[in-house]
Amino acid sequence: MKRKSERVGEREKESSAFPLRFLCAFAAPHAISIRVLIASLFALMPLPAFHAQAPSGKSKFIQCAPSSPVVINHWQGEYFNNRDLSGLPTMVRDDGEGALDFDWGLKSPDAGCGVRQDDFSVRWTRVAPFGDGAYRFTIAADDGVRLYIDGKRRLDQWRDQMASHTLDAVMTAGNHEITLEYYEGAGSAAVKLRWERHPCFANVPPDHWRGEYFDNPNLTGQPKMTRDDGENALDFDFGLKSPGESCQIPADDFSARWTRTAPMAAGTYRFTVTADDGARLFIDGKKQIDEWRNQAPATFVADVALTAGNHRIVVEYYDHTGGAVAKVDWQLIARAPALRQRPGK
Ligand SMILES: [Ca+2]
Ligand SMILES: [Ca+2]
Repeated sequence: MKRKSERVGEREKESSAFPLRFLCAFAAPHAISIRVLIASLFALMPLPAFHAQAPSGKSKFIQCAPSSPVVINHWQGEYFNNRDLSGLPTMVRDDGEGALDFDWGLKSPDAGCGVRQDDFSVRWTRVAPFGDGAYRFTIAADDGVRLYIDGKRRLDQWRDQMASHTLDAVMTAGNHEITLEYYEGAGSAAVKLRWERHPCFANVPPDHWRGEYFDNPNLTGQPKMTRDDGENALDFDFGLKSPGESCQIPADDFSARWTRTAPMAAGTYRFTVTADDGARLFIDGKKQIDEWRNQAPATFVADVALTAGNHRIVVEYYDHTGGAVAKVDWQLIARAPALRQRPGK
């Protein structure tokens, strides 16, 4: 009995160090050692008495906890015997660093640690690395869930349900704190959380074609899809299909804007654009081709003199109905004359 109450006391104190984990989250190399230090200090302090669980479901002690603080890039799962994450958790455990994926059915997450099979709640917290750009978070829940990114509530579905939700979020490169709160009311219990690069919004390097696709023929509003269309000539024949059905781009009456920079030698270039239906070409902000109308595939050219260096190329395009074709290429047709050296210089 003494041994158990010792362990319990240690963990209760350890839990009061958890907020520091968040403060230290972005000083990752130091955070773990600080948490270990705090946990060790608390372990030396006098131990509280052994309490039973209150009828309200608010625990007076942590029945099960890991032997050392959960590392910040793992899910720290705090399990409460009530629906609102109140009081001390009954169980704290390391739920790993992968996607959260629990399906407890009618059972408790851990009956041995005294977690209920109904009327319990869980808070998972971890720090995770992200790249620059859009991500899609996918959550399945039975019952309620809330998702926080860096302490800010981004999704709130705190109700009895069996449902799945998605949240699209633009992330900056670096570490971010992700917190999922969850409760189980009655019946079956399940919760899942994963995220991945947003399937409709790619990060595109500036020397590749950044293809922005719109669900209307006028390039209006925000694009529904942004993708990396490579660094070669554009050569699209979409036929009767959508360029991105899963990103809500229609097969007809859609538009696209391709943007890139390209390094050029000095000279005159012939730009060739083939379109069904309309297209415009801009070089360094200046309109060189403007054939914005419904038409069968037609080819247009523009000869443009360019200085040596990077140039910005933008192609705008729309398809009305029927087939859809967009092709863009260029070739050097005349080198700029080399500068002659003056005699005596
Ligand atoms: Ca349920
Ligand atoms: Ca067409």
